Amino acid sequence: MKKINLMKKVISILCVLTITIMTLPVGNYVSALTGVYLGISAPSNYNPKSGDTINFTLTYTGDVGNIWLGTGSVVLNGFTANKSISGSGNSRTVTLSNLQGVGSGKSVSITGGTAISSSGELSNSANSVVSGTFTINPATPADTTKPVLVITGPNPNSIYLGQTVTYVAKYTDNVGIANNWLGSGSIILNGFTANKSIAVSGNDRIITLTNIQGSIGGSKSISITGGTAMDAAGNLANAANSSPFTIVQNVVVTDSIPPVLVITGPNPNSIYAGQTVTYTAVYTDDIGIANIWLNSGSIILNGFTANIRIAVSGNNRIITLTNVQGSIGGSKTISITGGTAIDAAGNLCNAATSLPFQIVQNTTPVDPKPQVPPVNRPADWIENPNTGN
Ligand SMILES: [Ca+2]
Ligand SMILES: [Ca+2]
Repeated sequence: MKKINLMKKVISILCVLTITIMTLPVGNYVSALTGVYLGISAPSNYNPKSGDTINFTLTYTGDVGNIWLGTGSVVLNGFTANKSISGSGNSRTVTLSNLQGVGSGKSVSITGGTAISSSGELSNSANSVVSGTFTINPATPADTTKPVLVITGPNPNSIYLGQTVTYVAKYTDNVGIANNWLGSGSIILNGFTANKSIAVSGNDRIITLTNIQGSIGGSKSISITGGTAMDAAGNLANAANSSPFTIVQNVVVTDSIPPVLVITGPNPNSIYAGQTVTYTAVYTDDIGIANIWLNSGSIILNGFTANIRIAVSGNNRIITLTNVQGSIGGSKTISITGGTAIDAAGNLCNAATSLPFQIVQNTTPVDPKPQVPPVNRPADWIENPNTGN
């Protein structure tokens, strides 16, 4: 009996072992006809970067009764992320966003028991399911390269005093210029003064310097202070200095000054009626007289009448008034209208009025001496009562 009982026990143990071996899991799946089982896909990206998102697909097979997978069943091995679960039927998608934790060998585990079969068996109840591994790489390195400012120009590099020079401030960046706030206060003029204006052309700034004033010579340049532009990472542009330009002449040769007319005389300033007075119209100009067209029509006699003759002497015009007639007294003058001379730039001269002369006697007094022409005098000679000659 003891032997028979022993045999029964041995057979019973062998039977249990056989059933146990037949029901053991193979890999992540269990080869059996009943129960519910879970599989997990490969990661959607084996090499994500910090901050990236990856996902896994979970598939339930077998006699799937209920699935109650929650984020609490999604275990992150060696990293952190935001978890979410979507999907329907026997499939679920686990999405992991904002991955953090640089390194290799990262994986996801799904705890056992996230589903139950219609007969009440839990999924993968003996073991959790673990994904394949992936690596979280560092995020794209931050931009630490500053925007680069270069000043091109000058254009032109040689000017007269009072003229204009332009420079171009060129801004570049390895990623991109985010802000440019170049203002005239950031532009320093080295060795001269000027009016500044700034025009925008993409990332360039065109700097126009007008009415440049300074000593004759070279080494005139501009400087732009640091920090006039910024990239998206907050890096500021460098300071920069330009190439120099030269001022080659003290004044710009442009003539805006009109010729000047002055009337000198009278000579004499006191006469008898019928006698002669001369004036001289003197024309001058800062650059030079181009033309003088004074004629008797431009000469106005104020308070008397006379015959007018005009003689040329360089830029002077000698105006001879003969047989002057008018009331006894002073305040006899001549006026010359404006515009009787012009310079090369087209500037016309001023009008002018002479100093006065006076007529002191109504007629030339009769010379008590006989009117005999002295020797060497012409036949129509008349003695000057003032001088006796
Ligand atoms: Ca940059
Ligand atoms: Ca002039």
